[in-house]
Amino acid sequence: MKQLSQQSKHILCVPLDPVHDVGIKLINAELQKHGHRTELLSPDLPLEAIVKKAMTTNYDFILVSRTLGYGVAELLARFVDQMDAAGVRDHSKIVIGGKAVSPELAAELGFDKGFDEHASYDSILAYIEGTSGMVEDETRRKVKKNITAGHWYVFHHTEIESLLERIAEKTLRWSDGVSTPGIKRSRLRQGMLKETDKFRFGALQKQYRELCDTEIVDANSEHRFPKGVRFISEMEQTQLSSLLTSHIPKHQGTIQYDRRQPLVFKFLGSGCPMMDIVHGKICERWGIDGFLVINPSWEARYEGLLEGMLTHENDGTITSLENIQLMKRWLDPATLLTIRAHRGLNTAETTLLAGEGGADLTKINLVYGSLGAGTDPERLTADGIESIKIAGQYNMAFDIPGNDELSGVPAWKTLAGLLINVMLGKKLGAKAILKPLFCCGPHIVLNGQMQLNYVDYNAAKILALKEIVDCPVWPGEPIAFMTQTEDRVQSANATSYHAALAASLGVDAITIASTDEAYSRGPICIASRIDSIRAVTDAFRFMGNANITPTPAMLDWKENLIRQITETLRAVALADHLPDAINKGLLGNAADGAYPGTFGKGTVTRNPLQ
Ligand code: B12
Repeated sequence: MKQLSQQSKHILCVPLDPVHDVGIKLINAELQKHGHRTELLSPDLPLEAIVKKAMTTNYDFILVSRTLGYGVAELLARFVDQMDAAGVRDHSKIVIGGKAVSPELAAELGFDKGFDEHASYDSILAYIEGTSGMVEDETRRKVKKNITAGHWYVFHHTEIESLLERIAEKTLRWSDGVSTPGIKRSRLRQGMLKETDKFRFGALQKQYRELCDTEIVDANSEHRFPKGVRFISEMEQTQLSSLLTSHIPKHQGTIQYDRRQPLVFKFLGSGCPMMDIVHGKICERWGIDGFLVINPSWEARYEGLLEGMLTHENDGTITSLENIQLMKRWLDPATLLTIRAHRGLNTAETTLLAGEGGADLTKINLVYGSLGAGTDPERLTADGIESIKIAGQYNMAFDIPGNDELSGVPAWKTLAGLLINVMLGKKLGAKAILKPLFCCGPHIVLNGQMQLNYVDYNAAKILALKEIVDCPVWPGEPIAFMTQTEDRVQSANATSYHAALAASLGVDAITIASTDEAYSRGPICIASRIDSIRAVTDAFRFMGNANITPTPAMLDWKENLIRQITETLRAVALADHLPDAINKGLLGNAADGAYPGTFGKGTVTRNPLQ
């Protein structure tokens, strides 16, 4: 035990509960270890007996613990009243903690301080010793993480590197001097955002609208919106503001137990940015690190983007500048926000708006956007290259989802596609993040790679990528895709096992589904979001710094994947450029279930001077 010092406090520890006293006993022991003088009462004492004891001495603190939740508010309110009436509070601070308590409840009931069941000993000690501010700053205030930090984008596999160099160079040469309505609009938008002169702005806006589909022009100029879209009213904004300012959680939880465990992301995209924000705030309270905003599928098919603070009564939140700014304004500054850009005819402009709106990341995959998301490969390659450049200008990293695998594309072709994007990012000045799927996808089901377990093949994908290049890895999207059922418990479990595997493989981030996400027939409910966050938090606690060890079969899968990725890239390197390779089916063909998209076909133009 430490010597009692000037700073040593005199503390009464009270289990205000019929039986539960383990928590307060542990705190008592911890306080003694740090040199404080404590007295511990037994459980199940009447309030009057506790108050009487509290009056006997000028304790610095009276620490009260409550575990049972039944009738807790009434009981604690009576306790505070009696302590007040007895004058105990003139000399002692009354602090409450335990399973049944939250800091918010403690504040409401008039305690000097409240801690919940996740309170760390450090934060309790810091409060007692008066260093609270420092510890709260360190432990409670989340710091924004940089997923790409510590990665140098160095290729370890020399043949793959030189194949990617060839593919990227051919593709960039092809893209030199090409333009599309999407690229033009993005540049006009850039001008409009900077323009302060009304007339010059009007001229740019006119040119912008000439490049848009009539549905977008009608919506932006006459407010005749696509079905289910409307402005968010002033009253709704005021109500959101008062809800969030009166109920903002006092602190956030943490999902990771061990420092090396990955950041955890969730999707937002209910259609209504206000609902997204409320869900986002609740998820932040449970420790979520970031969100990916999913836009309406129709946004990809129109030329031009809607403007304004808009809600959409269907799946997908409109990624207008105003909506991005609204989300950014309310989410915690440490929460990472990713805006999906790669799906259609507005890729470049969406990336620009993401950057302007303060998003941290964007999402671009030239291959998946062309094969699984319906955009013409030439159009998406041209727009995607512009997008990657814009991402670089705004210092936004871009994540590359490998969702082509969900259509039936073999993992190695999907991974080859991801690597092409990494090299393009390297050449164009934006940092890429690899997103292999943790899924039991159609090709895997047909070919039995996961017949024996779900561990080996998922591990093989991650380790193959890590052996090829030093680039951040963020499995998703979400992890456990196609292993989840509509049973919420099963879904949470499946997510947590995959999260544990991801942590064990040392990845940088993961995206998790909500337990109703894979099979929901409507909007995601908040309880389901919490289900999977809690499941992952627990999996991380369970794993700590331990690892899941794959079987020796993993090594064979990994070697096979590296060989198959190399073969795929050799074939792609022989094509004229990336769109040519995609059109030839080299990164996924009709037999795999992948078809080059058609939106925007024929819209790529070449500058006649080139
Ligand atoms: C152990 C236990 C018991 C033991 C208690 C032994 C003992 N001497 O404490 C026994 C078996 C006796 C018991 C009995 C009962 N229990 Co019991 N019990 C538990 C159990 C399994 C663990 C609680 C625990 O000790 N956790 C470990 C400690 C370290 O955690 P903690 O208390 O949260 O403390 C930490 C923090 O909260 C914080 N903290 C705690 N206090 C304070 C105070 C301050 C000031 C600060 C700053 C921080 C702080 O710091 C601690 C360290 O991190 C929980 C279930 C669970 N898994 O949590 C149920 C649980 C608490 N029990 C429960 C119930 C209902 C009961 C019974 C009423 C059941 C019954 N009908 O018989 C009985 C009580 C009967 C009675 N006479 O009234 C419920 C409570 C449900 C609710 N919503 O209220 C739980 C949640 C189980 C459940 N899911 O149903 N229980």
